[in-house]
Amino acid sequence: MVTYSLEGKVALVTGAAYGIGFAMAEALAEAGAKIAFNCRSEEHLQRALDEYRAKGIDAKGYICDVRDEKAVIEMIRNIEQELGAVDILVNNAGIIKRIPMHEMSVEEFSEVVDIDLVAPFIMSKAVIPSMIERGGGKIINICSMMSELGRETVSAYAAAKGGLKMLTRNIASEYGAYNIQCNAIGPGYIATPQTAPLREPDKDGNPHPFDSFIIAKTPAARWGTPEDLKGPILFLASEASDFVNGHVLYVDGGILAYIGKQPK
Ligand code: NAP
Ligand code: GCO
Repeated sequence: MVTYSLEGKVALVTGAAYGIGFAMAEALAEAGAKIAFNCRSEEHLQRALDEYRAKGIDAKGYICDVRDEKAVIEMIRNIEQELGAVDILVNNAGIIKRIPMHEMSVEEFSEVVDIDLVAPFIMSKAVIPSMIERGGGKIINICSMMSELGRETVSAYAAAKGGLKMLTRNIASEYGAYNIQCNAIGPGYIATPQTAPLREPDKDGNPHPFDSFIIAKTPAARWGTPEDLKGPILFLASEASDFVNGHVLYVDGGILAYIGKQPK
């Protein structure tokens, strides 16, 4: 029988202090995994540890900027000492900057690419040797609809998430023979702090135009929630997906399948 149990596994979810990462870490913990997570802010870390504890999850949290390879290697070493070697890596930490490309500085573009694309390379490189030694592992990258589509003001983010889709496929190609499966989740529009500026009504309570736009573009006619990602991450982290490799699983309510509501 296919099992979704993660008993005895160690899962590291980057950027899981809140938002999508927190919900995915919760799902992995509910399946029995031991949870490690990281973020940059001590305040976010402490608040997250309290929230995990309130849910009965004994998560281990680390302050680590995923762009800093030395700090990443030290964090992985600490996780190995405290919990054991990483069996499941979820490259979730990410940022977005919404700036018209011709107004974006090189530094702003590079910051997004460093966190959203270079860091998943750094994180994956840090855990793959141990996964090879131990007979396999799971790497799940968190892509985006912007791995497939562009839109105004998100050039750096789309370039990074498009690259992350191909990094996913390349890790799958290079390490599949070691029983390492590398896949991705491509969330649609999810209600988290990252998308709050696109959803909040104006001071008179009128809906944000982008909110109305997304509702019309989504067959499910709603924003996703972090909880919508719990089943997909459990599938890709468990043995149920042992023959799935290099795949991007879009969890978008159908946006990518839909041309958009026809005019009345
Ligand atoms: P979020 O609410 O902004 O949370 C981002 C998390 O990443 C926070 O815990 C943040 O903590 C951490 N983080 C950011 N930069 C970091 C760094 N350099 N090092 C370590 N941690 C870092 O974002 P979200 O909406 O949950 O999104 C999570 C992932 O899903 C991102 O990769 C995002 O691109 C992707 N995604 C989101 C949506 C959506 O609609 N929300 C859709 C598709 C894909 P600190 O600030 O404390 O570091
Ligand atoms: C935006 C949004 C999107 C979502 C997500 C969609 O500004 O268009 O932030 O990029 O975050 O990535 O899949």
